[in-house]
Amino acid sequence: MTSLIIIFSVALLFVVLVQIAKIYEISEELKGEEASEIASADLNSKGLLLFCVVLFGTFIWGSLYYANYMLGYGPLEAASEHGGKIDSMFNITAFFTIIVFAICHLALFYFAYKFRYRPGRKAMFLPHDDKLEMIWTGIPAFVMVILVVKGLFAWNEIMADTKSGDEYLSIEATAWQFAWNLRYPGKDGQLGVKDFRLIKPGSNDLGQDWHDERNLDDFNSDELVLPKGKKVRVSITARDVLHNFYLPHFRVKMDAVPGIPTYFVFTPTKTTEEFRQELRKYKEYNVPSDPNDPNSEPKWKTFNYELACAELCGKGHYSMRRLVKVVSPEEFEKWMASQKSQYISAIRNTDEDPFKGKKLDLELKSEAAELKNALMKALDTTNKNSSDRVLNLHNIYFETGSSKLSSESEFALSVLKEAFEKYPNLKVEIAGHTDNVGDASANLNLSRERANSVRAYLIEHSVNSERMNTTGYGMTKPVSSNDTEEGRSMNRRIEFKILSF
Ligand SMILES: [Cu+2]
Repeated sequence: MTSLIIIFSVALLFVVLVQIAKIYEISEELKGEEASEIASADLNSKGLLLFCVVLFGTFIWGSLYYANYMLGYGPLEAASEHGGKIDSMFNITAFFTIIVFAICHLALFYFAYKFRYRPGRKAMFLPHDDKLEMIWTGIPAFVMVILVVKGLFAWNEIMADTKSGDEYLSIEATAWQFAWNLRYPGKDGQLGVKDFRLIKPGSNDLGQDWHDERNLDDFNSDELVLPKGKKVRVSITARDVLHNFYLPHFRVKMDAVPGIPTYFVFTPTKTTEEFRQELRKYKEYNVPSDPNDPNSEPKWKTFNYELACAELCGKGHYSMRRLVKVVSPEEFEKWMASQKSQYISAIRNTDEDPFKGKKLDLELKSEAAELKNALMKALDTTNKNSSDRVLNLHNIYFETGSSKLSSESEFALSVLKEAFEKYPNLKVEIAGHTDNVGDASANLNLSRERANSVRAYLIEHSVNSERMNTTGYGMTKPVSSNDTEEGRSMNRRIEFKILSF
């Protein structure tokens, strides 16, 4: 209904305009043709002059009024190392084009006024002029060459890929309708391989190949978190249509093309907090962030860098916005350490896990780190809690039914060795325990032998034998129920009791 009324109104307006024009024509005929042409030329040429004033007035006013909202000006200076170069190139280009724009338009409107119709005045016919041709071909060509050559140098510098031996953080951004997957390499610093045939929505959006151990610690993040001052290489790709990885504040923009990985290397130079403090100095950013709530936080405080898809990729295009956080390298390390890998959270010990039931180096290392923490706590003289002095070494493993240490124990044993080196007076008792499967006296023997194995290992690694007593308790001191496999595995253990240090 509304659109029908609009169409009807437009049609009516058109009829009215035609009628007015007709009346005007008839009245002009009455006045005489010559006089009417002069009047019309006057009116038009003065109108064009006015238009010229309004055009330049709004151009200058707009540029000044919005200066602090425009990238590259006021507080919105680039937050990356290369960004300043792009901004200066933009400014140089703008400088030359604005000169040409101003000269052309001032001349255009002025000439329209100066040479407006007058009776008896005739235009001069100028078929060709070599000098003029030289000037208006030569000058633009010269300026273009400067801009293009400067641009090429900047392009080669900005788009240079990382070289071997460079230290950088590798991130992968994969786009699809309508989301980003931001993958970080985890502790090993390397992204694992992927294959589109392995894609499983939800558990494996990228098609990571879990046989590749580099994949096991890769994690995904909803936000793009970056360390200040560290080189970042983002490899960019898409799963369906063309998208674009755009970080406006860092002057980073690159197409995400299905099937052809692209990349961008850049170094963030300002943390989010530092950027906010810059904004704070400008009145434009001291207004309430929510225009409907005068008590809301000021705009500078709620500012966040953002990642946008800069390609109109479909209906939900707008929802591809992601927050970007730049933090100090220390905060970044902390954040990295707190992330859980996709493999651990969705794949580990499921049917898709090629390492199902096996211990991973990654897990052994983190268990060893836990053991180290517990050990340090026990050896802390301010810690009066004597129960902390007995450590459960559940991460020392033996071959089934035997006292032979399995290679997986290496990580935990080296933690013990380190403790003996660090605390020269450390004396301990090593005790073996088993579950209740099998014969009690056999279990007692096994527990003793296992404790002795640990001692033998440490002696072999230059720990004095007098610093360690061993004993075995067999199945007499369970810490958990022997009715479940999980409980039994907790009962099979070595304990490390600190006697003195
Ligand atoms: Cu997109």
